[in-house]
Amino acid sequence: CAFALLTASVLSAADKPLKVGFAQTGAESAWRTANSNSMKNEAAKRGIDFKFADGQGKQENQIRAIRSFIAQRVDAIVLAPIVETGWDPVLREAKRAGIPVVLIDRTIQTADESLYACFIGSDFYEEGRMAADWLAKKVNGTGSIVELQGTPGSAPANERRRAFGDAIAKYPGLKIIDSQSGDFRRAGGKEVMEAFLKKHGKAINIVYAHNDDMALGAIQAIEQAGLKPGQDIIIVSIDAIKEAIQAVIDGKINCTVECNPLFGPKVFDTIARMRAGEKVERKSFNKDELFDSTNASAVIASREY
Ligand code: GZL
Repeated sequence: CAFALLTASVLSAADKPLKVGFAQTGAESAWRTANSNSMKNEAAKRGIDFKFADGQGKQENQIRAIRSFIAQRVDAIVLAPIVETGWDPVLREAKRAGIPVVLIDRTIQTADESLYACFIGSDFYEEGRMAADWLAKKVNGTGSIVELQGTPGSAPANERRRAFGDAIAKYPGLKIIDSQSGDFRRAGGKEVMEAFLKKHGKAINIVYAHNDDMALGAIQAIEQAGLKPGQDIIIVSIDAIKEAIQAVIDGKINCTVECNPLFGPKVFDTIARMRAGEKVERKSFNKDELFDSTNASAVIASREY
């Protein structure tokens, strides 16, 4: 009878669906929605018991979700950390529970690299550098820039700001005259751009937006001020959501650097490899390309987000 019980328990363990908890930042942008959908759709396709927690833009909600996943004894935890710091205590709890954590999208700062298994996402520094290099050529290294920053303390905001600043340092004629966070939100981009236009008026030649949602919000403010986005004010942005690529075609955004959110398949492949005992890459970067008037029309139909 003991043998039958043992067999039953082994069989049930083998055919129980994989249980994965995902602590998402929130729903602040079209990029985020596409990222969440990629994870949800892929989990459904693979028959994974997927527990999705929307952090609603607050780190404490993500931490609470991770604690709940630990209590539910999930097989793996996926985290898109809204900010870079403050994760060690809860990641130590996951480690003590023997549950691997996969970081996606954004990185964290920690002294203990053993607190997460791997990172899958984009190279934000490279994205900021690509945007700056494209801009410098477009404006011959001269112009006054206003910067719409992403969520304060987040890896993309920190890295895109640092990279852009490093790249334009080569051009003494390119200056950031103002910089403020719009929190990656469309409304935030509009409000901050309205304030910049009031403060600086026609002194503004260029907008550098850390994501397309803020760039699209800024376009509303620029048009309401009677100016032509993409002509009176050059706009460079990051994400390459479909709406932004259409804005490139319409001549309202001059360039958007891709930050691909559709990495659900890669995340679940990585978890499967880890569970099969394979050694996975510590950091795996998605491929990102740049879209401007030379290639936007050719790609718009095939864009998935
Ligand atoms: C980038 C991601 C950023 C996007 C924004 O990987 O973290 O957060 O650029 C999103 O659109 O809100």
